[in-house]
Amino acid sequence: MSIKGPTPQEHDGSGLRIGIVHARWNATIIEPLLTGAKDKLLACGVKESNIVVQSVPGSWELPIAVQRLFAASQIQHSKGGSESAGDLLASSTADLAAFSAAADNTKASGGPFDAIIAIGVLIKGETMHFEYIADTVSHGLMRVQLDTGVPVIFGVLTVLTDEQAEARAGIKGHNHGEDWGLAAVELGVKRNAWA
Ligand code: DLZ
Repeated sequence: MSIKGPTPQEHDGSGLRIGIVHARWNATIIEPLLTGAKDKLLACGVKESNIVVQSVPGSWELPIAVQRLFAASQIQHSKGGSESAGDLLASSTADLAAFSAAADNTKASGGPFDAIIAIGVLIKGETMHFEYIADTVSHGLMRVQLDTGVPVIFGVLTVLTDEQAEARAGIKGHNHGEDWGLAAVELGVKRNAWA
């Protein structure tokens, strides 16, 4: 039987700082994906205080949120902040105002993010909305990662039914959030080695 997904590699995430931005649409699917991603980050040695979670209303908002979160982390770093990134930890209900507030908080920095995971769940409805958002958000996230040079892990499910979403969120099948956590650590480590 073939196993879907990459052949595993092991990477030490203990020196990494990882951002996660998730949409709040389809929250029952988002939550296990977020948990799966965080669990793998922690399993790879990423410190809880170096995992920063922010949320936005829907997947459409993911590219701008990822871009601003990364920019805020760079600004903090250049201001010479040295304390735990845990100060930046916002609850998953925080709104975008937290991004600019974070940029002004010189206490809240452990350096720029080494990778950012963007998590969203798009479920096809009766209109063309799904196609427009899925296509645009995919391109937007790719653009952010190439423009900034920070790996952006594509954690956006684009599915036709609720059942397909559940099968990818660990509710009925494999939790893809775990793959995203592993990808963030691998790309964070490799990106720093390639720098
Ligand atoms: C409007 C909308 C719809 C219909 N469906 C989804 C969805 O399945 N998943 C998702 O993440 N967001 C959805 N949204 C919200 C948009 O992404 C966006 O938040 C709004 O259009 C406001 O810009």
